[in-house]
Amino acid sequence: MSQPIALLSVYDKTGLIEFAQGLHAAGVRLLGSGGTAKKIRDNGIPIEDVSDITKAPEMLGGRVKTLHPAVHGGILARSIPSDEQDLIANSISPISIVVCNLYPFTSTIASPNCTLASAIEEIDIGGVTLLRAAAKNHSRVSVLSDPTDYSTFLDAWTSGKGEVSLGLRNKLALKAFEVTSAYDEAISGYFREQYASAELEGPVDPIQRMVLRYGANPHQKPAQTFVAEGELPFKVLCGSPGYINLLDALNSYALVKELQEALNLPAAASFKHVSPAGAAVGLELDDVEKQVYGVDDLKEALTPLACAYARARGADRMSSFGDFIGLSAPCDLATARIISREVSDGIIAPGYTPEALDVLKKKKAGKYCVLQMDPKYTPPAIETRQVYGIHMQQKRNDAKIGPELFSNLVSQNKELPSAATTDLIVATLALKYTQSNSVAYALHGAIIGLGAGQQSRIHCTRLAGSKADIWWLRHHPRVLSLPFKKGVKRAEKANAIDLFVGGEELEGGERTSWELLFDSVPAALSESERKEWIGKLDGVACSSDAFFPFPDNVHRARRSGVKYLAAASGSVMDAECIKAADEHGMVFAHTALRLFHH
Ligand code: 93A
Repeated sequence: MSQPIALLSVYDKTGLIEFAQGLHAAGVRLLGSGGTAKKIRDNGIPIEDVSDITKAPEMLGGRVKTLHPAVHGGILARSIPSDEQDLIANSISPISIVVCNLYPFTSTIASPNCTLASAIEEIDIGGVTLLRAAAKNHSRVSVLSDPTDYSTFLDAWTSGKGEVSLGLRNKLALKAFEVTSAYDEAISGYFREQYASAELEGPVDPIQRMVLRYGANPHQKPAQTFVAEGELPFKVLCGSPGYINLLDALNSYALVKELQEALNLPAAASFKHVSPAGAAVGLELDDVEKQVYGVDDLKEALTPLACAYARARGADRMSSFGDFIGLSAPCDLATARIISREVSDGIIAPGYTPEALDVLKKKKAGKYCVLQMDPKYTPPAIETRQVYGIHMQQKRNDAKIGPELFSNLVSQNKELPSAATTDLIVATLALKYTQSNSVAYALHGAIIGLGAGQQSRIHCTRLAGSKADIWWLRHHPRVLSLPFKKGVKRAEKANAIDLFVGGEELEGGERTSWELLFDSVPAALSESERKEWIGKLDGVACSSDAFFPFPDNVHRARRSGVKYLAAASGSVMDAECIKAADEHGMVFAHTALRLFHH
């Protein structure tokens, strides 16, 4: 058997001499690139220069050192007759061990004095090629990309008499590819920072990346959005999206797209802090609903899409203040008119009629964020994020939410009308895109109360229930006829109504400014008025993003008119929860589908 060859080319020369000494003692022939060979030779260990086998000098100031068929042929040749013949025909010796670590790109760019030119000079080409070639051919070649592996490898090599296990070679190959992948990511990240200039903010053409004003907070700069391949699936038609805008936009678009697919009706969502404040499909509004949602005075006839947004926006007007809107269908003029009167941060939709776009572009002194989503876009099956420097991957939550999800009715009452199924679909789909834990109440194709991001389920159920109560109290005849003074603004009215139905006693300046909004000061709703009115709320659907751990959730839901319940099974208290549902004559569907979202 011919003498095994190791090629050494390292920037970080930690442990190099001991390792080279060990390899030499084990009978390995050493080859090295310029500085590496010199250091080893200076320590009295025999080593040849790479240029001796390539018969080509290092050139271009070191840019070309090991990039040569004599090197890569020697690394990439398999133990098969045709490759062995190729090596003989070209007088190339097979290389068994590659020892390489790369130019320090990351620490170079971290230095405050780093220029673009000096960063580029630190992009290692030959070393990456050595690592990739050796890792590719790990069925024969061992690749050492990390000095901490030298001694383990040397022990294995000596005890195996020049052979190491495939298991060790596999691990070393994986490590080498992780090194090159992190290295390339650092380079592409740096180039993105350098070349995605601020003037590129909000271009209309589809592009691969976009600079964002800042991240979650103003001090989190730089910030950007990008796709690894192809183009971003949305265009910016107006304004300049921020980081949280995009989180809202992409989650809300996914939600409305799935709502439309599930129910064949246009859908809208009103997002705040990456959870829906409201979401709805375009069921027609009756006159009371028009008044409650503040669209009774709209000149344009309400289209189904406008109905969807009126419901989504109107459910929890406090939470929707400054929302990011998602629409499943092209935005029409009626929808744009509703939006134009509300305080909102931006919108994403698959298109805009020219009149609608004109209206939206005038919002926020021309800075309203208008995104156009490519409706044909399909997200990749695997999603990746990074937290505290650590990457995590998972299969995207592609669970389909349709009527069949609610077919396992575990309560005595098994009458689930189709309108209730629609509401369960709306509630459940909303939870799929709500920060967990979450519970949602829905009626007439719209969320009417949603509890998001609570650590305890009962808190979600209570929060959603209290929101549904407030929503319902806004329908009270005394609220509909509140004697507002002329000229009181829409937002002021919404706040005043919220305070009125919220039931807290106002004092001092807050009370005075509230009273000033009315021609005559209305008496507060009494406890019995509230109780009586809330008792009239019925037929509400309620969904939970995971099982109910205790029956208190079921009892609380009932107090806000819930008749139809959906939750995953799996709690030790399942039987107790079903018993509670039966006590109230509710219809309870076990879904077998957990929908946590973070
Ligand atoms: O400039 S390079 O990309 N061109 C090459 O052909 C090449 N081959 C190895 N840099 C190259 N290397 C790198 O040189 C290695 O990755 C290692 O970091 C460094 C070792 O250089 P020296 O042996 O001269 O100290």
